[in-house]
Amino acid sequence: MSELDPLLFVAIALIVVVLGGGLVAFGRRRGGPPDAGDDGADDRGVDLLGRDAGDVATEERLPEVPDTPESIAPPIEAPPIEAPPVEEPLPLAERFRRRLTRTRNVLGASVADLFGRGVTDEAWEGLEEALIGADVGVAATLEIVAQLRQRSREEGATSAEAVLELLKQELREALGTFDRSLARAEDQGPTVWLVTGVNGTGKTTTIGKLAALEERGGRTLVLAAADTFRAAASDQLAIWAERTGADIVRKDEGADPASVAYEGYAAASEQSADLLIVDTAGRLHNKRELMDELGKVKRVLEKQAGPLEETLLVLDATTGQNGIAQAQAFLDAVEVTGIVLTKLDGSSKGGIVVAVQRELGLPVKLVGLGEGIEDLAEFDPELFVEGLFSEMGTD
Ligand SMILES: Nc1nc2c(ncn2[C@@H]2O[C@H](COP(=O)(O)OP(=O)(O)O)[C@@H](O)[C@H]2O)c(=O)[nH]1
Ligand SMILES: [Mg+2]
Repeated sequence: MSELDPLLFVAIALIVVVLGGGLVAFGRRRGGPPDAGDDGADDRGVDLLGRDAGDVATEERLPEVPDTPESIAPPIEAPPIEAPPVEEPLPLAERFRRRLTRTRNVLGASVADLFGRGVTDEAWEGLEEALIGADVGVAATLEIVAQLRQRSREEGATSAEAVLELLKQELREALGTFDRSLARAEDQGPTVWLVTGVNGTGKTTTIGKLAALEERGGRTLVLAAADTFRAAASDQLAIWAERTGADIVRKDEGADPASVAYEGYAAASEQSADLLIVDTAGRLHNKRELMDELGKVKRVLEKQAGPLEETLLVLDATTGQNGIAQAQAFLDAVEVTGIVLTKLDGSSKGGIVVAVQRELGLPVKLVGLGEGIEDLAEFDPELFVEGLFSEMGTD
């Protein structure tokens, strides 16, 4: 071995490293997917780091040049996307309590106030006003208070707490015992739930929440976007479908809602899905049109599926008695099987539940307690009444 050998070895090694690096970079540039930033600049010459002349000149701005990311450096591996922490849903009782804050301020506080100074005529009158103010409705209020007066005489209720206990009982009784479960097909075919109601009441959101509940229960679903009035309506449903993993059937804006419903059922049958939920539009400015459209959707579905398991009417609790008046148009158009009362968390006064059931003669099956995916609950009169008064410290 001569003395030059180590030097020669180092020189050869350097050449191999430099040439090798250049070839690797060049190879990566040529071999990259054509749509991943190939800007046709390959013929401008590539330096040993794989950068072309244009890239080098604009090195300061490189991070902002999105179309040649591969030519700058090996792609930086994005950190793995961590799923947001899944919050344990709160127990239903706690959710009723939390969401009904405003409602209970109206009713609970008045009872404590009114009867704090004794069970007097003024207190009863005050209670009537409070119940009417809480949207219980005049007829139901008069009935409830008359019953309550009689019971408190019979049972010798002399304190606000005692009256409150009786009031809770009266309200629970006024809410009645209904079968509030959502009906499902007994035999094979997909269960069909048709969802109706005035625009903005929360139909689409409710369907999204329901879809999430059903998916969690292990059922397969198809959603039909039969609100074809605006493209945004089916976009909104599509977002929920994506979030919940449900399939969606949708058509262009202006398409015949009945044909969307038809195809929805066909898709649900073909896939042997457990459930089809049909979203509809709720324009009210022309009652005739609304009735025709809803009636047709329902007829088409029934022709395929037989009687629908549920036709739900969605009402916005914050619209109070007006909402009940609007509901009538829907009751005339289709045979409704149950009410979904949304926005019970908002500025609504919980008494509307009593009024809705009494005046429409239909059970409130579900309540919306917020805008989130978890904010839908089966209506439970016990929890509801407790939630209304939970600040009173008697439970
Ligand atoms: N606070 C609250 N907002 C709700 C509830 N349900 C729906 N919303 C909101 O009400 C608005 C209208 O809902 P949407 O589902 O589009 O109504 P649709 O026109 O009947 O389909 C949206 O901003 C929803 O987030 C609820 O239970 N509570
Ligand atoms: Mg909608």
